[in-house]
Amino acid sequence: MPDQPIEPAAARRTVITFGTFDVFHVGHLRVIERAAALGDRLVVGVSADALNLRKKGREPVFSQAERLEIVAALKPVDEVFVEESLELKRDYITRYAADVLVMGDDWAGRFDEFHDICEVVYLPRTPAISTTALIEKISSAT
Ligand code: C2G
Repeated sequence: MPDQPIEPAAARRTVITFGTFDVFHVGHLRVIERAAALGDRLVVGVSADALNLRKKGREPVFSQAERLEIVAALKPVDEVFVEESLELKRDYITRYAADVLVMGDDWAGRFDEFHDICEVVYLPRTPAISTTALIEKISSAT
C-alpha cells in the first residue's frame, strides 16, 4: 500500500520567538527575519506589560497592544500572542507546535532545556542598537 500523502500542515516547520520589541528597531526586524527564514511559519510571543514591570521594573514605552500590533503587521510574522510569563516557554512551544525556538544570543544557553521538544537556536544580536540606547539618545536630545 502506498504511503499516505503528507498533509501540508504537518510538513510545515514552525518557528517561535519571544521578545518585548519595545521602540521597534532594525535589530528586532533582523532577528525576526532570520527566525522566519528557519521555517515556514513564524509565531512571535510579545511580552506582556505586566511581565516587563515584574522583570525589569518599568513599563515599556509602547503598550503591549501597540507592540503586538507592530509585530503582527510584519511580513515574516504569521501569528502573535502575549507572553504572560518567562516561565511558560514550554507551554507556548507545545501550544504552537513549534519545531524551532529562536532567540538572540543575549539569551545564549538560557533555553537549552527545551532541546527535548524542539531545536533551540541563538542568533547573533545586531551590534550597536538597543531599546535602552535609543531611549537614552532620545531623552538626551534637546
Ligand atoms: N535583538 C537583536 N539585536 C539587537 C537587539 C535585540 O537581535 N540589537 C533581539 C533579542 O536578542 C531578542 C529580540 O531581538 O531575541 C527581542 O529583543 P527584546 O525586545 O530586548 O526582548 P527581551 O526583552 O530580551 O525578551 O522571553 C523573552 C522575553 O520576551 C524578553
